[in-house]
Amino acid sequence: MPDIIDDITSLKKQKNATILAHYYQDSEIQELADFTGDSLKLARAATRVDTDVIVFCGVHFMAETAKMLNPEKRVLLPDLQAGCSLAESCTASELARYQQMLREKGHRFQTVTYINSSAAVKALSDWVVTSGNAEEVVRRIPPEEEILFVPDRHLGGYLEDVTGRKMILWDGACMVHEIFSVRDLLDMKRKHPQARTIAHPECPANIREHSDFIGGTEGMLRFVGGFSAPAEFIVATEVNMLWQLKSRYPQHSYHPVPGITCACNKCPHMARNTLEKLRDCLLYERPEITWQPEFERARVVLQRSLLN
Ligand code: CIZ
Repeated sequence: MPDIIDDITSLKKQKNATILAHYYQDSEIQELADFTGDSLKLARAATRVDTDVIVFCGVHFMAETAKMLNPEKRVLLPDLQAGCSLAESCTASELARYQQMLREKGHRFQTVTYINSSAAVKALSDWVVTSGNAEEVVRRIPPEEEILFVPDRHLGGYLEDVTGRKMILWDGACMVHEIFSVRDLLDMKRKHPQARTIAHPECPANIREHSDFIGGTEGMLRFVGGFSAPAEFIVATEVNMLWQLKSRYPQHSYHPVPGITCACNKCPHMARNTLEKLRDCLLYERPEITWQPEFERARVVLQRSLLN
């Protein structure tokens, strides 16, 4: 293990690269990264990087976002197959057909798209949001306009709850957040009666309704950071987030909510990035995210939504 870490550290210098890692990456990758964050924080960090190369340890749509915001940089992703069940649930051709159908029926709407989507879908959108800024963007849309929210029906449902705004919801879901076991969560709450439950808004309503705090990963860090005395937290999000929570706030204890069929809920796409693939991608400078025609329009939407 130490050899590969030394290799990555020296290749990073040699190739003038910055490593960005999402909180859902394995701990050894987060430990090595120059910046860790959610997709909003990483997208913003990517625009301030002064190296020629960005290695994005996350999933494909995140690396694409970094490239769109930094066309002049080389953006590498350790495994090009690191996808996202949400992004796959809404293709650009399906979305274009649905928007057309709504327009023909006389709907006047804006399309608000969760960042977990392809560049081609972002290019068909009015706004791109993350779990960190979705509520603010939805609140800014004039009430006379309808909102088509894609692709996460659970995040959409959560936004309807907090803003009181009814939206047209796409029928997508995150394979990690959708399968938390409510029965296990209730058992854990009985076993740890003092613990506060924190859940990601990608979780279904039956998990959210038993939670004390609902927020994206940055929101969770802020919430937990507000407790100085040792406390207990039951956490319903991708299990690698617990490493980030423990390293920032080691005085607390954390219990991951199991999935319906697994003891802890890990994103199989994020897990495709390994230390070996990170080393090889620095060494061979590939796989690389290359500029695609749809990036042009998606970039305008991203800049308007995330950087202002
Ligand atoms: O916005 C992100 O990075 C995702 C997908 C989840 C979160 O809350 O960090």
